[in-house]
Amino acid sequence: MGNNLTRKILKTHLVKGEMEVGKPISIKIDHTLTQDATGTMAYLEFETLGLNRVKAERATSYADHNMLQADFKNQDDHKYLRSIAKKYGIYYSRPGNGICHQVNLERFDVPGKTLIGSDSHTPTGGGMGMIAIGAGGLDVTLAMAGQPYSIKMPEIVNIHLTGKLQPFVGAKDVALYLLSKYGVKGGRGKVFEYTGEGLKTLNVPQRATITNMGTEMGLTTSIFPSDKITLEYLKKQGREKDWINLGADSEASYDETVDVDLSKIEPMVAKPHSPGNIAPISEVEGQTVDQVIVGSCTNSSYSDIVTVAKMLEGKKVAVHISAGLLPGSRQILAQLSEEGWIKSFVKAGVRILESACGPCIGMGFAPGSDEISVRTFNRNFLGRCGTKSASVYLTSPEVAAACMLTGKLTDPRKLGIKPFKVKLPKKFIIDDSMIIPPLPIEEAQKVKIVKGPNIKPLPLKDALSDKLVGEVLIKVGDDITTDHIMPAGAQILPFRSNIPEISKFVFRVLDEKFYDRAMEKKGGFIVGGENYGQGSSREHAAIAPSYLGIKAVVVKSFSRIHLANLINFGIVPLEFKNKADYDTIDQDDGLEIDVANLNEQPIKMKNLTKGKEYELIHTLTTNQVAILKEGGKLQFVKKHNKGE
Ligand code: MIC
Ligand code: SF4
Repeated sequence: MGNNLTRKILKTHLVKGEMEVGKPISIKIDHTLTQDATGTMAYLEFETLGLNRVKAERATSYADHNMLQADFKNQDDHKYLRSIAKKYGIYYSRPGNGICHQVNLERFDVPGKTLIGSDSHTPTGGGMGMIAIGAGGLDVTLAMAGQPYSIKMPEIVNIHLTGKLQPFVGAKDVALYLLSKYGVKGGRGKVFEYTGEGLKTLNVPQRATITNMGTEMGLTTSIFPSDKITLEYLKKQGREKDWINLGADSEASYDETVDVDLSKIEPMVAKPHSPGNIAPISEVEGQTVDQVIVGSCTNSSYSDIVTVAKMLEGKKVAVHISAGLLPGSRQILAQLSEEGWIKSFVKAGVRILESACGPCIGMGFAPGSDEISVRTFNRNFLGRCGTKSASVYLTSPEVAAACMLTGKLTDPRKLGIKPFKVKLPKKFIIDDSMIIPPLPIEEAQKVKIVKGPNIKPLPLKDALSDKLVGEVLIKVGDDITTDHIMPAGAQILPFRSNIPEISKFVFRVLDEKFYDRAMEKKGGFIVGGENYGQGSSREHAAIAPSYLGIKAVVVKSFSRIHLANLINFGIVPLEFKNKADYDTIDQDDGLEIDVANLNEQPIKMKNLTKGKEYELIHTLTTNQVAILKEGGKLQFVKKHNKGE
């Protein structure tokens, strides 16, 4: 039996561990990526390591999330990131150059390499045939410092593609189709590796749309092979030198195989308020919409946008809607301008926004009260768009274009538009002048780091005590996202480099009193259901609760990145051995957890209010237990000079 592609890349990067499903492995990381909303914290952590340069083969830093300059804060953060990049040998992509994942795909991703990024959609790079994984900022910091990255060896699922997408069905619909099968938890502990005849019908940006949204299923990552189509794309980017021919061996073995016939996939939507809430377009057709936006790291490639432009050509957007376009990168924007497509959007009545995350992370263009918004994005969690009473539907660019025209949720196949094919340009406009390359080391060492007044040092926890005592500060249900725990948006994002301030917003969407209660009770516990912490990689969802005195989170199960972040910042992550125990605990109950011997399971927990005893379990390795004992990973690394 031959090797599959995932195993091949993991094997050549393996530093420690056995490649047996579920066992911890450490891999060498070639490339790293950070963005501004998670990057400031990651670099504050990097500064404490005392290194004079990054050790990763390539590190890139993007300014793409915190773009609203309502006052000095975001601009100060960007200046800080720019000075850090100069000092430590990092590529810095300036604001306006585009969304990190799109730019990385165009200019930096290399088949066969490993990448970790402090953004959960880093798997976008899987569209280029690399192992690209989302991680917490501190883990990316340590990878920049040359340390390996640890994951549990995933199950590798062969997504075997046949057929060809019907006209007006997009790559996004493939992702939505898979979400309809797996939901937001079904991908945990897995990698989706795409194979089959259908591959040759999907270009690199389409593949990247699919790998990008694998994150929403909880996948560790997703990957496509590096084939002739990859070579074509790299040629268009003037990067054919980066290409290697790389795929699964014939007869490769997989832990599971799933057949997907592309020609059977229908246009779909993710209904409010979860990317896992999938329905075929026929179920929601006719619903009036107020806003339609095309963009985000999922669907803002050249072909996505030209598809929309062609569908709008010679027509106007419905008079009652507000329509917006965010090209994924400056390269795409330049290409669209050059070819006249921007004019088509302007003529149709679409608002052109800058190449950035923007409304995807609640940075402007929030819907009005109770409004319905259709977006080509990847997340529609409650309140994420900036308006709690709004309902967001996630769709393909094809469906979004149809909605722009009719003002209603519409099946694009019913518009009577003649099917067409969008070809990528022969060569993209290549202009890297908005990417500042690393300085030579002698010059770099002279650079002074610039820190504005909103950039505050990272607070760290003390060593773990043997008994954790306190009250349940909040009890939450299943699939709680990091957007619930640590919301984003235009008001909150500017505090990403100021933990005391951002902590005031913890759980704000669910419970406005959480912060006051946590302060009054001097910390305590969080109790939750399945898949706690799904979604974004933001480590602020662990750092801020840690700052508020959260000692342990007790849930039915965790999502991967958030679990790692909790450990990194000294919060003990525990699971109910008997899931039904969840029902017998309430907010305000007093708990006592004995963590003196964390390596020995089960862990005992007492409910002092109800007089009950529970058994808890965990998935911590002995190393992770040692990290928790020190109060967190940064403390551990400094003491032992290693992360693993
Ligand atoms: C997101 O899409 O939720 C974000 C904003 O890109 C996050 C990172 C962040 O919170 O800064 C992610 O996906 O990890
Ligand atoms: Fe930016 Fe949205 Fe992509 Fe996150 S999901 S990186 S906020 S575009």
